[in-house]
Amino acid sequence: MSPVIVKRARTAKPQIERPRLHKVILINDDYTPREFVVQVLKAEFRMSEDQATKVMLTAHQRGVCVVAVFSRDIAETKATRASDAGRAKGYPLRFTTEPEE
Ligand code: NFA
Repeated sequence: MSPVIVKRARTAKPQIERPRLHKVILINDDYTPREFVVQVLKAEFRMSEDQATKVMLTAHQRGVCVVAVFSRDIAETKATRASDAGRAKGYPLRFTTEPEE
């Protein structure tokens, strides 16, 4: 039986780009209680009390704080869920997303 010869393609490898990660950003406001922000961060982003308190305080002092990075889909879902948790209580708490450079 004659051997099958498999030729390697000589074309250049297509350069596959990794999908960009997206940041979830916590935005400060004047109305949402600090303790509630901490609760949401713990529940939605699985943070410890300590981590959540640091993120909350950074947003409180600087206006915004990056909470975490995820694939775009997960980032958007978490930002929406966390913002909805605030709205359900009548708070203006807001999380947004933004692609990493
Ligand atoms: N600035 C809010 C307050 O003083 C707390 C807060 C922190 C709200 C971070 C939203 C984001 N009660």
